[in-house]
Amino acid sequence: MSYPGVIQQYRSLLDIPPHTSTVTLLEGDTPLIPVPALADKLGGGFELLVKFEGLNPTGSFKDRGMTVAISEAAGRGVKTVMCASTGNTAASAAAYAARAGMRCIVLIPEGNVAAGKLAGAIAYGADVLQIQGSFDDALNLVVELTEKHPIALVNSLNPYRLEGQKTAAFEICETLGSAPDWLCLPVGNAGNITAYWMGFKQYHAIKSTGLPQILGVQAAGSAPLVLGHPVEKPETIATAIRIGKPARGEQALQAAEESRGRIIAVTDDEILAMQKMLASNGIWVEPASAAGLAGLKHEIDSGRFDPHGKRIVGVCTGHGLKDPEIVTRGFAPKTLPSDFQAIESAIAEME
Ligand code: AN7
Repeated sequence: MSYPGVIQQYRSLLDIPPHTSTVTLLEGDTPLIPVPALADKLGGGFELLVKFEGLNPTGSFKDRGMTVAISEAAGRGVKTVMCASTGNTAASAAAYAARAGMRCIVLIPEGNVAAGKLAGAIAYGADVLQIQGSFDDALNLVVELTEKHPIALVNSLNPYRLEGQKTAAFEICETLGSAPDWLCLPVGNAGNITAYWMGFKQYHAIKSTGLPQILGVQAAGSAPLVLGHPVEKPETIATAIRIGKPARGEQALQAAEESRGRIIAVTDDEILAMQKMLASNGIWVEPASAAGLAGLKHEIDSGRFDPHGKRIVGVCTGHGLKDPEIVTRGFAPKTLPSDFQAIESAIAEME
């Protein structure tokens, strides 16, 4: 039988109500790609794999949770859903709502949503509103609006989002036969780290697959969980994780502590450097998605982490196509006449 999407694949392991009426784009089942050359670049002596979540139907991990949130809402006749978003949640909600025949309203922070995400939300037919404020302001507004109106909230405050997102942990355990030693991932609103930890614990309870230590990574300009207090004006080029007050911050800290892992911050330069390193391994991810592995490199380089003999998984949460401007800004291809000789010498010059 062909792969049916995360709900049908894992239904017995998901805490979802009987009224759930499946709306799927066959999300999940993403590849776990070995990157031995990258492991060598980070010092070698360990196994490194990338869970490439950018290969989900709308280009990010959000689809795993969105299929469940929308399916639950569809099953109780919801007509309209709403989310605040730094972009990926918006595109995902828009796609699944469209498939379910629902209206989708998204609230985004003005000027800080990458082109591919905004385009997705528009293409899938969402009503897009941008606010003169941050993601955190947008989320507060969505919580208030969905309490007052018959609109379902589909941010990761919605517990069904986490039910879907935890399936990535199941997949990793199945592919490897056990949990990895370490899992590295970016942290924004902290839904994903919370969901992974739930998933690993649940799978271990059933199949004794062991538990990973978790390295959660924030951007230095948006690192409330590292600083220990909310960040009023979060900043980072990794706009996906430009979040100053994570809704599931407490649970993220708990996941890090319980797993004997930690949450750290990396600079935008470290994020962009890792984005390039991944691309040189054929894996192009958006900046935020490189943060997890940038964090791994940071810890290895600073001597705080000995990877020797370990099996490490880096979660790359969104596709590079989401944010093309990050790589094309400042780049103007050399323009030449359509002439053999001109091209030949230009090629020689570029070598
Ligand atoms: C590529 O879309 O918050 O810690 O509104 O898009 O679960 O929030 C996106 C988050 C990591 C962080 N990588 O995950 C949104 C949004 C990418 C992301 C995160 C996001 P969480």
